[in-house]
Amino acid sequence: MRPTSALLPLGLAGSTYAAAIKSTSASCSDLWNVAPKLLSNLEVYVAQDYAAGTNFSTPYATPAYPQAVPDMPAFCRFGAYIHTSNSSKVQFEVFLPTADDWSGRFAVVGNGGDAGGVNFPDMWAPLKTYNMAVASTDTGHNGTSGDGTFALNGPETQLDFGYRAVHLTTVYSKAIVKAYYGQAQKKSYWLGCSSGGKQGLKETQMFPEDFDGVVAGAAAQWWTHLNAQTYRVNAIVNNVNSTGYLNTTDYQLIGDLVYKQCDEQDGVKDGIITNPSACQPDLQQLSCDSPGANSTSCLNAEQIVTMYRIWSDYHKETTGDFVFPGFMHGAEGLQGFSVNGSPYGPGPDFFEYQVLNKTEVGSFSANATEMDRLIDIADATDPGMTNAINPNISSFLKHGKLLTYVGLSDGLIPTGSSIWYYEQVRKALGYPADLNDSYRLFTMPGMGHCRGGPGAFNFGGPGQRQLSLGGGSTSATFDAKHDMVLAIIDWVEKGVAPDMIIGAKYVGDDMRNGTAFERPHCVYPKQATYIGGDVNSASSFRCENIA
Ligand SMILES: [Ca+2]
Repeated sequence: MRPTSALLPLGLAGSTYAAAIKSTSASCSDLWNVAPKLLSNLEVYVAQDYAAGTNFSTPYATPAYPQAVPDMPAFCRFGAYIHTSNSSKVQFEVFLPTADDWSGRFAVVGNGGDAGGVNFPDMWAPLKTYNMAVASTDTGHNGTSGDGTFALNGPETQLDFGYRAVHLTTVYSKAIVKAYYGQAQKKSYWLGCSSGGKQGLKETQMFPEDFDGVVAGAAAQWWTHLNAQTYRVNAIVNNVNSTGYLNTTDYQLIGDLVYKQCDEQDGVKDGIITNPSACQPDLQQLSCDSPGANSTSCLNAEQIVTMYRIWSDYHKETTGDFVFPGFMHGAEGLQGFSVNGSPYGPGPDFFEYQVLNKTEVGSFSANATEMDRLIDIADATDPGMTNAINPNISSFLKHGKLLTYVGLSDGLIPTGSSIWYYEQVRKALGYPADLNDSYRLFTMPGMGHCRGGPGAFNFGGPGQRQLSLGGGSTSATFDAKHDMVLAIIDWVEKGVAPDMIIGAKYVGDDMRNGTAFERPHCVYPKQATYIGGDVNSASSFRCENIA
């Protein structure tokens, strides 16, 4: 348990402080009546205390996040809608630890894909592990992460998804925090990955005062181009009807060869490719035309071309302009590699309902030339203001800390997207020598999209799960060297910047089985370099600039 008074000014510690809280704070049920007086366009639906040990579930959960959440601490639950226009509303909830448990910190957790739903499962760790008051929003609609039909005929709902739901949830939740505890939070944190990473970056760009610390993983920030990449790489490059189509078995074959050729380039044969850019796979020996080819497990010439195109950057067919990075070498051989010929919903749905503005449910289809045209429209109109690519985040960086991270084997959003944004910021701010003081990108070898993969992907990132559920993403050691949330807290509150985050790989990816190995994750462009000793120990690696 963290010390609960760590953030209190010394003069306010003890009984005087407790009395001060009591005189101005509201009980949980009081919030029913108090909140609407503080906040406009608010429709409260719950303000209720829960006992410690609750297995939390609610009819207000949507199909995006339907899971019950076990092992809750005692908390006050506040839930409401914000009516954002005549045709739209945003659901949000705030979970508030008891005044005795509260660390004085406030967090908002992000969503995934197109998900419309309060992310109850991800609210657990901030509340239970870090003693934070924590909020989440449905982003303005009810739907699963792969369903973009929410945008159909809904310009206001698109704006909610693009930025408004998160911002208003943050502002409203802070008012609830203040009403409940009788004082404002001392520091505010954003914790999100994927769409949650995009949401965090959008906040730094549009509302730099909302947060003091932002953790943004595998960010889907380049929404217009990412959706084009998702569609193009599946429907055009790896088209199921083409002779060059690659299925899961083909990827396994390719992945095995890639790892055979590149795993040991980093000095350790461990199923992790530390520097995928240095890996230049040669697929010719998989060709059915090569001497000694295995006729039951070989690739035709078109299939080999498909794989190289998936690895390559996406350039416009008509102009050659850069659109999006390709996938990293090594991602294709891992579970979760998404290029199966069936584009993840947010890609095609974005173009169908937000770029083409189709008014009925349909099936998006376009060739490469048409995609060029649609990308231009998407960039010009930025539907829902969803893009989160403004590189001028100096207002945020003046006071806040931005910690981003990405798996080098991300199989859903090509890793280079996170690097691209980091470089855009550097360029826009004039390559400041002190950028590292407030913005760091960690690149994590062998990690897939937000988590998973052969790498050491457990480091206290967003989306931590209870031990009874395997403890996924939970750090092996609860300190700022191993735990990303503690790292951002130290950075924001003590000015101690993280030079590395030590991640753990659990045996069978279950924390209860113990740790298989630990690895440092380094600040881009540094990378963990083996210096000798036990390969399972983080101390056998050092963060160094790679060639
Ligand atoms: Ca290796």
